[in-house]
Amino acid sequence: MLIGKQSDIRPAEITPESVYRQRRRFLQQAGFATGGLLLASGCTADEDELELRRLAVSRGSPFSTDEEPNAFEDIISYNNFYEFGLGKRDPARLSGKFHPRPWTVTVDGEAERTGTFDLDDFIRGQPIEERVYRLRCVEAWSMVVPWNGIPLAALLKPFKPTSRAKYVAFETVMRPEEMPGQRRGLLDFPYVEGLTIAEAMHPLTILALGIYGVELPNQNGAPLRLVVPWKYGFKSIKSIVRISFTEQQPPTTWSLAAPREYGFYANVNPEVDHPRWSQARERRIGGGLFNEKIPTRMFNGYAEQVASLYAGMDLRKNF
Ligand SMILES: Nc1nc2c(c(=O)[nH]1)N[C@H]1C(S)=C(S)[C@@H](COP(=O)(O)O)O[C@H]1N2
Ligand SMILES: [Mo]
Repeated sequence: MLIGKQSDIRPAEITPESVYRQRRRFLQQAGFATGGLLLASGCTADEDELELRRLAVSRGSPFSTDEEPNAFEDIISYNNFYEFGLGKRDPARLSGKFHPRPWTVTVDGEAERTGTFDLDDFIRGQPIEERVYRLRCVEAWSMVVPWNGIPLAALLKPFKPTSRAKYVAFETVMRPEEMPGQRRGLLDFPYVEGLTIAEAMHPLTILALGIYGVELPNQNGAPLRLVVPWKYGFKSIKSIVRISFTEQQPPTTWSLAAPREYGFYANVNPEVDHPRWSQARERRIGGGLFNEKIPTRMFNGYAEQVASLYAGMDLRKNF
């Protein structure tokens, strides 16, 4: 499973062309550790522009897939983020007024240390890694995303969860003034999600701060979102403001909205169909002329790493 030294693996980078084509401007940030690409920072400003600072991504990861990542444009223009609307293009179109800074994260519940922290303090001292992961939406489309983030376990362990901490609950920010989908009540907001403590502490689970070496665009869940690559995309909750250690299984937005269709576990499983469609295959976004569906893999291709978490569990019942 592990191949190569971490230091041998260099993070992916966006091409200057893709930035230029979108007329978007990226701000240089001193201290970008991997060197390499320098983007022009003097482009003409226009209302279409998106200012994204570079992140100091210090290393790649043996957990990354070597599949071709989706283009930056795909990843930031085909989104699910109901706080901004139902359409795939709504999050990119309607998130311009969202302000991901300043940002605080509250950690509470069953832990020795709790409190509210500025995001910079919350992540201080933790190296940002690149993780190129498959993302499989329950709607049967998928992408490959070069995330930049920090293993969730590394961020949570200093809080010393107690023996009663069986689950970790997550909550998205509530800002109806900045999020038109919240004003329209498209779901029961704030969006909430949860993992078992073992899932939260699994080395594949990360909190992402960026993609392709720049900080997350609003539509992708700025400034901080969960990424759990073996689960359907809706588990990867965006724009997180609260992380709680709980004894009871926490409520999750989609299982509350449609309990027959979406469960707590939501592990990618080609053998357990959604009540309204097959989960056996998926459409890879940006996948060429005929864009035929490709087979979906058990646990989204991460079975070797995560299947043991569910040993003896009925995956049909615990969908
Ligand atoms: N707060 C919040 N998080 C969310 C969602 C959402 O609507 N609100 N959508 C989820 C779904 S269904 C998917 S597939 C992924 C999509 O992530 P992406 O837009 O970065 O590809 O985000 C997930 N996280
Ligand atoms: Mo999704």
